[in-house]
Amino acid sequence: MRKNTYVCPYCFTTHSKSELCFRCVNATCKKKPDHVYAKYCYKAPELRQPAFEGRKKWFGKKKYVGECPYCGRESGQLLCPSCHNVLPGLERSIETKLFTVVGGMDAGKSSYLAVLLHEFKRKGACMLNGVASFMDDTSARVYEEQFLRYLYPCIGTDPSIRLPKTKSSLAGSTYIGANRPILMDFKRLEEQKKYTFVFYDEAGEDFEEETLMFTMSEQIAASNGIFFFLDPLKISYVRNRLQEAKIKGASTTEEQYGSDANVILLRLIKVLRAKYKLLEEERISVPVAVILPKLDVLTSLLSRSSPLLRSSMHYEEKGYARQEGFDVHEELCGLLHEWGQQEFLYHLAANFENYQLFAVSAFGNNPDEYGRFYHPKPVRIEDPFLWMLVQMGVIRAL
Ligand SMILES: Nc1nc2c(ncn2[C@@H]2O[C@H](COP(=O)(O)OP(=O)(O)OP(=O)(O)O)[C@@H](O)[C@H]2O)c(=O)[nH]1
Ligand SMILES: [Mg+2]
Ligand SMILES: [Zn+2]
Ligand SMILES: [Zn+2]
Repeated sequence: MRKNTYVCPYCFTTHSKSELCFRCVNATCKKKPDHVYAKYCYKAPELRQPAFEGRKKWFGKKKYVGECPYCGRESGQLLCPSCHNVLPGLERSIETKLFTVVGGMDAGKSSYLAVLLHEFKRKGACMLNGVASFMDDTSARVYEEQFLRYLYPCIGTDPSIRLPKTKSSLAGSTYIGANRPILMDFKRLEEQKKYTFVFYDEAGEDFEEETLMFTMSEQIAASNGIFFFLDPLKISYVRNRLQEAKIKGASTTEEQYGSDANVILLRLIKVLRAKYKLLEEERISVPVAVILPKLDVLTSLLSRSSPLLRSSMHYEEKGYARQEGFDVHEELCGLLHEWGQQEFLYHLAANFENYQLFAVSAFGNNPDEYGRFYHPKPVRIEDPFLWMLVQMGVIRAL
């Protein structure tokens, strides 16, 4: 990406920084219907504070401020000119990092993100000597509506409903933005720099078809990191060794359905290779954390000395502990071999420069067959996220 251009994390159009719009932040300014925003989210236009272009005032080169043509007040709220969503800051001291989850239906992607964000905000950021908060009200609302109210209903009661299946943003249309990303700011106390993390929770069904996945290629290619989900319940070796009740708790459908992870991995590789215009011998550089979710149902398949059974060392050491990561990676390589996933491992090694295997449990306990479970007590949920932060240069490995 050139220095003066900017990719919108909502609609993935590229703009030069001088094209960006502003929204007035004066509560008493005359509200107008926003047709551009309505088009992006397929809604009837709502009355909002006016969006405007031009009459920009630049404060040095650091801050972007525009003057509202209606009330004359200054505003620093930047909008994408194509979709009128509020953009993360563009100051040099702010860096945006995009995370996309990829994986088949029912793999556990939404549960993972839901618990990860909750835990990172509550505890993880603090362990890294920083603070994390939702970037804006919209992100906080999306998180609340899509995740929080299911997994963390209210203090004292246990969650009794599963997260709803993530709705496709693509099937039947070519429009991106039905599933709004969640934006979270992260700042470490001793650093000047601030980060805005953008999380995309995709619908598994969008990865079930090659054409749909190609529609998403702008977003996938713009991602700074990919969480790839390999659902152990779709591996027949594993499934055949688990009791029916366990399977029902850890998956929504009775029958095994959807493509296996290998097929989705090959589709992802195809999209990325086409987008980056790579030669056959070149490998893909974007970091990929391959995540085996639902670790709580797999314990009976592990040896007693497995590193997957001990608690994660990363937060204890206040960062990403490299050795711990290697131990888990090695163990998982061995298990995936044993479970007949050689082909998957082969494609990873042949196509990605930078990947690592992880195992997590978002809930730490298996829901019963009706989807009831105890409050999430996640296991190793931060491992892939911290590794990703190391790959992105946000934190250093220990
Ligand atoms: N035992 C157990 N089950 C889990 C865990 N995480 C998710 N599940 C179950 O896995 C199923 C799918 O979870 P979701 O998070 O909705 O999966 P998804 O990948 O977002 O699915 P789509 O939205 O359809 O793409 C649900 O039945 C969850 O209860 C976990 O940590 N442990
Ligand atoms: Mg989902
Ligand atoms: Zn946009
Ligand atoms: Zn105004």
